[in-house]
Amino acid sequence: MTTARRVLVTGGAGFIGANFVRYWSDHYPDDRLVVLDALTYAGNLANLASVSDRGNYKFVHGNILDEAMLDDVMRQQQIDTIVHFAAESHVDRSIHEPDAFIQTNVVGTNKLLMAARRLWLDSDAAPETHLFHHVSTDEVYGTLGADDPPFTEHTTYAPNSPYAASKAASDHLVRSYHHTFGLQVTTSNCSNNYGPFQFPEKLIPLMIVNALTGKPLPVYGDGSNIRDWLYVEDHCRGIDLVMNKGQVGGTYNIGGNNEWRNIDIVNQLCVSIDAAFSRDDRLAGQFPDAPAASGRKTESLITFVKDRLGHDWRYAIDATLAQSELGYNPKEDFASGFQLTLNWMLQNENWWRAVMDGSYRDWISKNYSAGA
Ligand code: NAD
Ligand code: TDX
Repeated sequence: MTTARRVLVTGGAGFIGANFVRYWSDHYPDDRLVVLDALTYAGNLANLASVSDRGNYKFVHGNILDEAMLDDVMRQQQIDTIVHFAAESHVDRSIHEPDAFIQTNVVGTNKLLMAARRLWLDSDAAPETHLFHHVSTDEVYGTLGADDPPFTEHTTYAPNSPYAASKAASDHLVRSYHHTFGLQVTTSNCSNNYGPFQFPEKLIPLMIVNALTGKPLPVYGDGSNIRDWLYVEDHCRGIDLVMNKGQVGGTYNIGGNNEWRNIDIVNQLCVSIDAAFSRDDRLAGQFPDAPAASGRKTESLITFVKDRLGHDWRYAIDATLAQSELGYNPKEDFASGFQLTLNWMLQNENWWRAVMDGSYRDWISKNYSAGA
């Protein structure tokens, strides 16, 4: 793709979406960027502050379930590219309240596909070229045993949580719009991300916030579950490669080749926080409730708690296809990516304090009507 695109990013105020918007803005400054986000609990306009005064950028507060709004935005903004991040994304929430996952991840994805089809395939206003990129997860493949090979693009889908099942359904819908209607689509299935702006309900930011505020570090079960961790910017580069070089209709696994047991991640995080406090005396004043502020070890906060229902034991991605066909390779290893993330959390206390006390919602409720 060489000419400037008009890109709709759904879910762009969330963790990966916001990192992607910043990445895309840096790499493709001529492209028009339209972020569409319902600003659920996971959406935060502060995540987009660095791009908000960019020319050629627009934020739309809207829900992908709203067909009329989707048609208006697609037409008025002459969208030719969609990057679809919008989703309910937290497995624990899907266990307690699955319905929102079906609504947004399944019904919402279908609404977006229908809007794309209406403009791109069935109207006089169709752009010359178009692309719908769908952002999905490795969780659609289910769980692995210790000796199983990592997931490839040919691994049978076997989703185990309502979240994973809803993402699997959305993957199938995207595939079907290509096969049945000829919509130009690509899909990426990525492993666990971490990095700046991740909502502190997910393992790594939750553990960092709790360690800095002296709260327990809740490890589910015995902590032996394994995830394949990827720094968020590497995911964004992977999506870029899939969109620009991937086969239309194709799916690509993106991963970090970086498997860790949860308990090892938490232990590593404790050691890194202790080291940061010993390097920098000011941290003890900034975070007086952290054990490290009074010379105690952060690991003293580790608490084993009741396991997640249906907890998948191991995820691991085989990214050979993306490597060989697209030249994809992660740039950050876990040590460098984790240090970047910890430094960001130490330097952005205001961001996570506002998220934890809910005050990040005040601006939204003052400026936007409820329920959009
Ligand atoms: P997130 O929960 O941080 O952000 C989701 C965003 O979508 C929020 O801004 C939210 O307001 C918005 N949203 C939710 N429902 C919406 C709706 N109905 N209409 C419009 N906007 C809506 O999620 P994330 O971690 O950034 O994940 C983004 C995407 O990447 C998801 O599709 C997820 O399945 C996928 N993914 C995430 C990971 C990960 O480790 N976080 C890994 C692989 C794939
Ligand atoms: O407090 C915790 N304690 C704990 O032991 C939390 C929040 C998690 N865990 C465990 C559960 C998992 O084994 O840590 C692991 C990671 O948990 P999450 O951060 O909730 O991620 P996970 O369930 O693996 O799903 C994530 O990766 C794939 C994202 O949330 C999904 O959106 C993505 O698709």
